[in-house]
Amino acid sequence: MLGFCSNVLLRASVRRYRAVHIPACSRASLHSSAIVLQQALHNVTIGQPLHHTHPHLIGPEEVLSGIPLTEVKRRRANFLRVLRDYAAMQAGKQLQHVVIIPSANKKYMSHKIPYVFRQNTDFLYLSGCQEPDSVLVLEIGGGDGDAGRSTLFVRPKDRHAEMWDGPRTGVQLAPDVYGVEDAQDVGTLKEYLTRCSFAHPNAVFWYDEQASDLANVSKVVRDVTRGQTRSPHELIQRLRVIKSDSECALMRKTCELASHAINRTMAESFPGVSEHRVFATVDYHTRLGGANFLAYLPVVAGGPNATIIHYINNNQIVHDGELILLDAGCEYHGYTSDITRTWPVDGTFREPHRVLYEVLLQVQRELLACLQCAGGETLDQLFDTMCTKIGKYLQEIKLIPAGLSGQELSRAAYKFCPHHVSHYLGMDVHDTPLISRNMLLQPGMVCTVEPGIYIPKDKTDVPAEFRGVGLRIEDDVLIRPGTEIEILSKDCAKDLHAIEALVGSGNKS
Ligand SMILES: [Mn+2]
Repeated sequence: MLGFCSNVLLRASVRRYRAVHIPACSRASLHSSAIVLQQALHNVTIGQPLHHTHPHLIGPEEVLSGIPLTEVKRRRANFLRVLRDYAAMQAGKQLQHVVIIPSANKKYMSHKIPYVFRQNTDFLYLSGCQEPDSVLVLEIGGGDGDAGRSTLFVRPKDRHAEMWDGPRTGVQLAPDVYGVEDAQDVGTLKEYLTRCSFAHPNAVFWYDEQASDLANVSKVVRDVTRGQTRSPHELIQRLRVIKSDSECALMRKTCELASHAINRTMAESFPGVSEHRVFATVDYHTRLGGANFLAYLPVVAGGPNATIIHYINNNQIVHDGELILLDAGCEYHGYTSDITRTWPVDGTFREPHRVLYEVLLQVQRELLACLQCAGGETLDQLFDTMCTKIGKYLQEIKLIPAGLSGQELSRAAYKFCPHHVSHYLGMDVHDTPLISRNMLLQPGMVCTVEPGIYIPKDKTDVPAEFRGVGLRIEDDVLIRPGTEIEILSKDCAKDLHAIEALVGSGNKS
């Protein structure tokens, strides 16, 4: 609030401010160029946190939290190498390649009310830039000696816009901040691409209009290339699917945060709790731990709601004697976790929940062990294995007829778990979806392992006490060299007794 201030008081306070905040050399008009430069650098605020403005978030050599600038430069170099190899295989001759990767734009909930901004993943991966309405252009010629060139098109500095929406990096500072060869005003993109197409009439342009939020950029690219473009996403995802050491550290952290938040949420649940409150509890604890936000709308499903696989209404009460299924993960500086746990809201597994949980946990543990098989495994093989195992165990408890075997048994099991057992995980929750799940797992890949058993209320071919029950157990796993795996969500309680001990324990004091 603005208060009353007499002129005398105001003059005194202006004098005090000048004495404290304006250096003596400036007051005496003696500033050398070195001092001006130092002040300029110190005062610089750009479109995202830097080490000197946010030392608690960004390390000295980093462009994003946990990611050194050298790593982002290496990603661009690797991408251009992959592109050149691919192009050499496809075209058989040496051409100029121009890859255009748009950022995300700001999206609005209603008039001038923005949603949380989330950068386009491929753009962020290759540029390190967190600003909207920007474009990265990567170019490479056919020659072996050509290392390629990267140009970042950014929004120009604009005093008025920056007063409302916060600072922009601007054209002048972008090359130093993002380590690109050049930066230009995004308004000059058309001119730039037109020059490119004249200089290299046979150039191959890479752009994915369907995956782009920037309609104006799509129009520019269409005009210049007459719609003759290829999508670069699969080539980028081939790199993204293998995580570097810095990325593994971020994955470890995001999974640790979500694991602890879910443990707290189990500890703070009680009969009669609302799904909404469970949502709020997991959201609160992930943010409190340092996560930016939840990675997706969580599934918080009490009782029979858990048989709806993508249940996100999260507006019911969970009653004594019911299970609760929570599928939640968070985003920590661009990296996501994705964990599911199912627990009895009152802290005691009763029959038949107990037997179903034991079956599912056994299947999930055996699937984790499969990832350690020598010779590797693919996610699709893991899915087949899940169907076989669920089939076999459900036969043991007589939910599937004893006579079935082979394909018939798998098909019967698939009715109890009609989703895949795994997806890749990383910067996106369903990460690198263009990478086949038929590919052998390799060190540096991260995937989920998430078998479930869902028995709708109207499934009349099973005994009545099993109906209206849904369970899933999901962990996040990093594939390590050799036959090792690292369960990134290992801190999240999963053992039946550990869960029983934990549930409600946070409400006692
Ligand atoms: Mn998942």
